[in-house]
Amino acid sequence: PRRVVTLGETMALMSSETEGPLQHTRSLALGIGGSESNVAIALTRLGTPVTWIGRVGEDSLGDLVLREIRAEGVNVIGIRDPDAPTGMMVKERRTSSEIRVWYYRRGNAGSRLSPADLDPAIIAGAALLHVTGITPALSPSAAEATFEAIRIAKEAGVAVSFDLNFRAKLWSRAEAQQVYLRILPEVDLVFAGDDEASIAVGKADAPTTLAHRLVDAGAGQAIVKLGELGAVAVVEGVEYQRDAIRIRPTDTVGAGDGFVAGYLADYLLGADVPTRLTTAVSVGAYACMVPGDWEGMPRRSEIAGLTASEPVSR
Ligand code: KDG
Repeated sequence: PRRVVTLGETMALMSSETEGPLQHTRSLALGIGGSESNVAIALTRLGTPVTWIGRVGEDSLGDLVLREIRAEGVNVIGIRDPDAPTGMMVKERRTSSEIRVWYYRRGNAGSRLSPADLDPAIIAGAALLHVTGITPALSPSAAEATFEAIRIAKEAGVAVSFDLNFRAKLWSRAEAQQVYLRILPEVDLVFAGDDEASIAVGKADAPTTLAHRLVDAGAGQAIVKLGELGAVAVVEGVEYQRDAIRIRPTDTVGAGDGFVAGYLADYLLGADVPTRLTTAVSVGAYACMVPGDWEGMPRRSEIAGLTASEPVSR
């Protein structure tokens, strides 16, 4: 399969392994997280080669970020920034059912991504470029890098995939909407949660209405993620619906990234839309059943096991 290129910020991620307020949490586990590298890792495990582009500091946490993504077999273009530290994110397990995410990233290396960090030949040679709405929320230069990557891809006839990925701690809904409406006409595929879609195209009762509106706003095809309710898609004017796989979630952060990777992997293989959606909800389910944003992403051979009733495989 041909290569996917993605770009974004990946942070050091400190997460509590026990439940309760952070003020009573005595130790945090150190790892990494970033939506686009989560997608990159999931795609790689599904057999799709990926290049990830991002900026980290010249610090030990930057070493950690680059090492972890590389260790997953992703081709990493990691720019080291001597003037800013690697960003951080803390995950608080407030209760067994509520996770809170705190960012320590503004002005840090990942946010300083700029158009000059992009190698046009790498993007132009890809099968698909995947970007998210997190990157344009980070800084003006990161927004420009996103727009420039899309421009290069479009000019070279490379498919573009966009996950709205709204992060309320990074910008307002009004700011996000402006950028979403600028990007939507440029993309072949758009992924959005139902609330994210309503930021872009207004609230609607039916998720399929949101998907149609995303297409009307210029996207080639639209996939609306509904969490435990599954997903809907509008592709070439046809509506599709897919139920979620019933699981008991332990950590839903990263599920949307797994969903996107599952859909894209099968899209690139030329699979039909129902097959893509089945893979998408399966990978999303796997991501939910393991603590950590990306650690639980499955290999292709594991996906079939999800619906098997036997809990032990030997
Ligand atoms: O989609 C999961 C991501 O949100 C998480 O891994 C961290 O990229 C991240 C962010 O900005 O929240």
